Amino acid sequence: MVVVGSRLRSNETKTYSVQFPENIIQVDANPVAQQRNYKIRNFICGDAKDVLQRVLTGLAGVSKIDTEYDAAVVDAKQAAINALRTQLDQYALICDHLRTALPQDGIFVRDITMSGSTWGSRLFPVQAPNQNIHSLAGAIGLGLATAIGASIANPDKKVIGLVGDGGLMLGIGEIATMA
Ligand SMILES: Cc1ncc(C[n+]2csc(CCOP(=O)(O)OP(=O)(O)O)c2C)c(N)n1
Repeated sequence: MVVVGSRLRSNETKTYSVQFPENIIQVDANPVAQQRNYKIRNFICGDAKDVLQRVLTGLAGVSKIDTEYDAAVVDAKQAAINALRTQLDQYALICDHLRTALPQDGIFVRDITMSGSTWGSRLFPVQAPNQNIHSLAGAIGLGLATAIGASIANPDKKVIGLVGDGGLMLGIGEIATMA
C-alpha cells in the first residue's frame, strides 16, 4: 500500500482504527510526517508528483493494472457519497448549489465544525490544489479572515467562505472596524 500526501489523521482513519499492512509506503514532502500518527518503516520524503513520476518510470513495462480493483475503488467512492447524501438529506443541497455557483477555478474556504467537517470537507467536490482551504486545527473563527485573505490574494477568482454563526462572531469586531 502506498500513501501519498496524507498524514493519516484521526479524520481519515476512523479515529486511528484503520489497520495498515506492514509494507505500507508513505510519501510526503514534509520529513516529519513519518511516524506522526502511525509507525511507518518505509518513508519517502519528496514531492508527490516527482516521486510518483519516478515510480511510473521505474514500473514502465512491468506494471499490471487491476481493473477490478480500480472499479471497486470507484464503487466505494460512490457508495460513500450516496451514504453521505442520505445522512445530510436536504443539507446536501448546500454543496450542490455552492458547486454550481463557484467556477471551476474558484476557491472554497471553510471555518471548522459543521461548515468544515460535516458538509464542506466531505461532499463538496474540489479537483485542484489551492482551491480547498480550511484550518486543520480545532479553533473556530479563522474562516472569515482566511476567505478575505484568499480573495485579496486572488482578485481574479471567486471565493466562497462558509462560516457558522459562532465562528463568524469571532470576526465581527473586525468587520465593524472595516465598515
Ligand atoms: C477559538 C474557539 N473557541 C471556542 C471553541 C469551542 N467551540 C467549538 S464549536 C463551537 C461553536 C461553533 O458554532 P458555529 O461556528 O456556528 O458552527 P456550527 O454550529 O455551524 O457547527 C465552539 C464555541 C473553539 N473550538 N475554538
